[in-house]
Amino acid sequence: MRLKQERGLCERYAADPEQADAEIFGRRVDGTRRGFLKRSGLAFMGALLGAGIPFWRNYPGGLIPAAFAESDAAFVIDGKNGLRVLNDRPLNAETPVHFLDDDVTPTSRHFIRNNGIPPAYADPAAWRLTVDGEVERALELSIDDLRRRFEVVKLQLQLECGGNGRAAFNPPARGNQWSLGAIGNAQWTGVRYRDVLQAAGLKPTAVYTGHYGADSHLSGQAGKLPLSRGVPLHKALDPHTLIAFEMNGEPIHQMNGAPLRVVAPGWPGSCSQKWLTRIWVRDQVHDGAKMTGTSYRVPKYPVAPGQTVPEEDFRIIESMPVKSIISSPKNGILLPAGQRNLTVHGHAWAGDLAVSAMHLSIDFGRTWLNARVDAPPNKYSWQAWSAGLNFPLAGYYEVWARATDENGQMQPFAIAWNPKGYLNNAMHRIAVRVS
Ligand SMILES: Nc1nc2c(c(=O)[nH]1)N[C@H]1C(S)=C(S)[C@@H](COP(=O)(O)O)O[C@H]1N2
Ligand SMILES: [Mo]
Repeated sequence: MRLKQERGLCERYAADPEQADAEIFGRRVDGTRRGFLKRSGLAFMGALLGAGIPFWRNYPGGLIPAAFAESDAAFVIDGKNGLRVLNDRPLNAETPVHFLDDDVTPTSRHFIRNNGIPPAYADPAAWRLTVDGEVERALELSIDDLRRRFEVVKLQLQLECGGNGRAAFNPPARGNQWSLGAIGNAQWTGVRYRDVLQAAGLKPTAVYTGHYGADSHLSGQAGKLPLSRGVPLHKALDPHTLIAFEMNGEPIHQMNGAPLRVVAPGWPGSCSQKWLTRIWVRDQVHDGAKMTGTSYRVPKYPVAPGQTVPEEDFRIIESMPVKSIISSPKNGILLPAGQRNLTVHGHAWAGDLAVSAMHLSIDFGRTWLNARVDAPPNKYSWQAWSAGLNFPLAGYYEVWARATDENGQMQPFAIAWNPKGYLNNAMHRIAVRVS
């Protein structure tokens, strides 16, 4: 079910490895050298294809050769470290959950979700953002204009893909099979989206925004966009919604939207347009690519797994639900003989809301203990939590982690199944064996 009709990695590398590498991965952040696949990786791919893959015509498009997993010449994305690559075209990579232990997610550990082909590296000095539509005066702004005209703010902001957790859907849902790692909490520097809208002057007819980026559609068809989503005006006016030009104090990584992007925290990541070129202020709900149909939408009512739902019964996803991860220890840990105590920690977040409590169970949900939950450094940052556990006997345990938001909503045991595989906020569980 992950098979894609697109031209596969092997096929394209067989034809022209350098060209394939450039097509798939674009330019390096510094813009000088092509290719995100490290030299050794390229050589490895060459050797692999040199040895010959008799059945390469059957090779599914989005799949990374399994041999890479066994090799040091692994599939490496420049500037990213240890991410699990789900697809090569478009490039999608998630962070193994035990690499999400930092309070501020390093750029090297921040997931990548592309719907299309990223633009080639562009000179940030030449970048322009257009703001038009239902405004008193259309604006054309350079990144320098943004820095000079508006207050520059730094915020730690959670960004989670609406499809994070889709891999656990049964029946499966089509799309990237994210496990838990399509979430990050980087520090973003930029200006408030609100301030830019106010400089343009909103007309009374303004109700929604439409975002445009410089990436191109997989089909290569001119004028066809991979993604153009937006947010209702109240979200654009939230002081935590940014037009960002730095990620963790540096220019944004090419794969995370350099040199300019929206960060609309707490909402599906797709609201946070990368490679931002235009904000079109609309007098209606934006109807760009992946705003309509069933994209980034869920049924308005609970449905049974596998149920067919008419399109008019879907609603646009806004704030993401409460969720948490156990980032340490790693799933499957074995405590040495004599050790009965274990500190566990992780992060929790809840869309537009704060996390008010975090509970852990080591007896499959019969009893729960309270974990410590830190206040966020700013609204819309995820929150660190930690707890000390004690295991009474040797044997197999699971640690279950459950966050509660400030409205009293908790993470469920099971997935609230929906046709497109969104919003899986089921509790994270890890296995612990005690010797
Ligand atoms: N221009 C553009 N912006 C985009 C996307 C895209 O494909 N093109 N993907 C969106 C989706 S679905 C997500 S989850 C986030 C992911 O941001 P990241 O790649 O920086 O983690 O970017 C969003 N912004
Ligand atoms: Mo996403």
